[in-house]
Amino acid sequence: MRKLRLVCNRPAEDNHYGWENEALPIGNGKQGAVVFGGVEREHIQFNEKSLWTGGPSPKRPDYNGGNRLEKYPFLKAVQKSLAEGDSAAVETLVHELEGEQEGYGAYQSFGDIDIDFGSDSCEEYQRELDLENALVNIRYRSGGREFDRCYFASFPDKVIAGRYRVSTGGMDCVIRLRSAQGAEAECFAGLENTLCIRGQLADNALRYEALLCVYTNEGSIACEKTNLIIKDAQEICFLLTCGTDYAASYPDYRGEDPHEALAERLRGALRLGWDALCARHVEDYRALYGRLCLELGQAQDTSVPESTEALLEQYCRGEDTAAARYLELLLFQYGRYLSIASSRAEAGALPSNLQGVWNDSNNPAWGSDYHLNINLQMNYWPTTAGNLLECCLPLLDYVESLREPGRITAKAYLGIESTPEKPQNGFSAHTQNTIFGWTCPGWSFYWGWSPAAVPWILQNLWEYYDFTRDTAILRERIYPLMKEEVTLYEQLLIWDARSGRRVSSPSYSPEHGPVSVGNTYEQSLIYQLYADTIEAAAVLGVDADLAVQWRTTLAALKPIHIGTDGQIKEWYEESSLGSMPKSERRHRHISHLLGLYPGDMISSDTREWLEAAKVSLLDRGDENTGWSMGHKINAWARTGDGDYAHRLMRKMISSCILNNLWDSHPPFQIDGNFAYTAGVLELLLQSHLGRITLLPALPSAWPEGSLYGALARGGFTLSFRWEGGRVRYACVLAGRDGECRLELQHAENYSLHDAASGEALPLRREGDVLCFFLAQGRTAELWERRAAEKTF
Ligand code: FUC
Repeated sequence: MRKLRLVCNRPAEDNHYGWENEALPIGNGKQGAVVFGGVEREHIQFNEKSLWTGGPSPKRPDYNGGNRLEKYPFLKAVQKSLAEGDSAAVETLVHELEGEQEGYGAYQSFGDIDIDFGSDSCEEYQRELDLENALVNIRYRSGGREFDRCYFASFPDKVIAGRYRVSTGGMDCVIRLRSAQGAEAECFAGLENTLCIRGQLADNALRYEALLCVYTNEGSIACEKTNLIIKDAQEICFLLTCGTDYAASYPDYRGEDPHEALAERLRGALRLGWDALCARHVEDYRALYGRLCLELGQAQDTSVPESTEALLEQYCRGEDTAAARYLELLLFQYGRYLSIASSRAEAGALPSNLQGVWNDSNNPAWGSDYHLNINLQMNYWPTTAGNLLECCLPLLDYVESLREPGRITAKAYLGIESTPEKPQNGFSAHTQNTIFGWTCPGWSFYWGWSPAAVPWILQNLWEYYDFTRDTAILRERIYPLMKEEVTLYEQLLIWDARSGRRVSSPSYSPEHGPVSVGNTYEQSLIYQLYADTIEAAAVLGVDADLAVQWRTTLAALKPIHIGTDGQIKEWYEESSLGSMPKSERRHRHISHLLGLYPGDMISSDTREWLEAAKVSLLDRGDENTGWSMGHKINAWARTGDGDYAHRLMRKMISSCILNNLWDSHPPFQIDGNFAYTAGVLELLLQSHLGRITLLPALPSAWPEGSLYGALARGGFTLSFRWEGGRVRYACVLAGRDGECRLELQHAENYSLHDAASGEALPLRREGDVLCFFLAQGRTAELWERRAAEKTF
């Protein structure tokens, strides 16, 4: 199998354009860096996830997550005006339901490493990101000598490491460490050949520190003021570590000064040395990445160009060649790589933000924050089926951390108060969040109001359970969050006599159209929350009495309505497509279709709704921002139309994917990468309808291939191979005892065996669904009768 790697034949331009389009990212969850690869001057820009302005600060003694208190009466007033149809009053009153702006802050750049080698002569330059080992390698020749560089970000040892080698003779260079926050670098007394930057952010006094240690074999190193000067070394290694005194603890969000821990970490990494560090890194990474392998037939062809830029150029010309398959595959696994690099489970972990962990600006777009009206949810779509469940855990930590500040927001804007008697009476958060418990609505109602953001992010957590079937984590961590949110909605939903529904009011569909009552976005997400929570209670055998009441509410939500053009209505008041004021037919959000994806309300089991969803999708059109196209790939996959989804993939790759394969909104926004990866999986394997469907929407451009190690709901791991669009062989590993319901075309043509004993397994067939029991740890093999050959 051809190695999956991003390849560039020149260094990235040493500016913001190069950072965004050409530099290659590495990361270990908390820390991230991009490598420019300049020959004369190497540049590495780096980040740490908790380096944020905003939040509590000596400057803001009254910081409270942006909430304006006592706004609840205005919610009631808006509800009354909506009921009376007084839109002028609604327009005025909704501004009372906005939050503050001061104290929001932004994710920051940490700093840069510059390495001056003094010579730019070079031939046969190649810079690659090896996805299989999470290494950036650079090679070139100069003056008859061979040079190589290697970089990685280690999760086990929490350092970013780089190594420079030359085949013969020595190298001279000067290494500088620059703070993006104004601190001066200095030689660090506690460790040899180490530069340090440390300081406090002017905005919020957050302490930060980075340590950069260098060692060589042969030659000399001197630390002079802010530089490390290296002479005549054949091999140079650096280790960088950085951190802050941030802690995810409400309300101060401060912990220990990072200094001791960073120095200790660096000493530990130095003791290990390059070879051990690198081996530990590769082992750790491969244990996650290597679980899932996708092959798409022709992608193995040797005619595929090496350079990623050339691949993209061919792709944009519309050539449907082996190179196209290779690029589609590369981008798929890149999404998994980026998940591992930007979201690792550990104490104090934060989830991946709008740019994952990478950011070269102190004023990035949208603060590079946590957006909850689609973006953060999207970041975690590929982690379930993509067999990276551990990478979901920072999201769980984060949602838990929204609870306490979110109760202030619930009280301030919704009038729902948690008290010592009712300590978990409901938390609320809206479109945008920070690491400092910023849960208030945005500072404009028209993008900032989105209480259904919480039900939506809880869907991700329910999915985590549904894929793992880990009832312990459901009981202890996920269900309490879901129950608290249902408790909130039990108090928040009001009866709308006009439509005969329980509704959320006001509701606003991201980020267009009118303020109304019970729009499809809100109602669908609340519906899904109730449906999932009722199921969770049943799984855990708890709250049966409450579930009776929840079922009554569920039945009264009635989220989906079909309009006169046969579309799913986005607003209850909508008649034909485009009939609503302030609505945009080509809007990037497809919020009324969340029941199709990522939800499961609209499916082939509800045909009429599914047909209506296609009308709505067609009306919205294809071309849009990166993440919007990524969302639509998944939505079309859910309709079963693999060719439509594949055409969208083509459009997305051709218009939104940069040379380093980052997705562009524009600017760079990582959610599109994750949506793309989720979309590829959704074309090949679905499991949201109580059965596992193999090849539910296979594009005709992918007639043959194999998927090894993908996950399905129910705790099953699936591997299968297809040819001529038909499954030839499949195997299912059960993570838990349970019934497996496996759907594939012409199910009658397949036989099923226990993989270990070879014995036929008892099987019931319901149309194209094969039903069989599988004990934990057992594997069932499925053969197409005509092709009894095994290739895994
Ligand atoms: C949502 C989108 C925008 C952008 C922002 C970060 O609000 O509507 O397009 O992606 O998030």
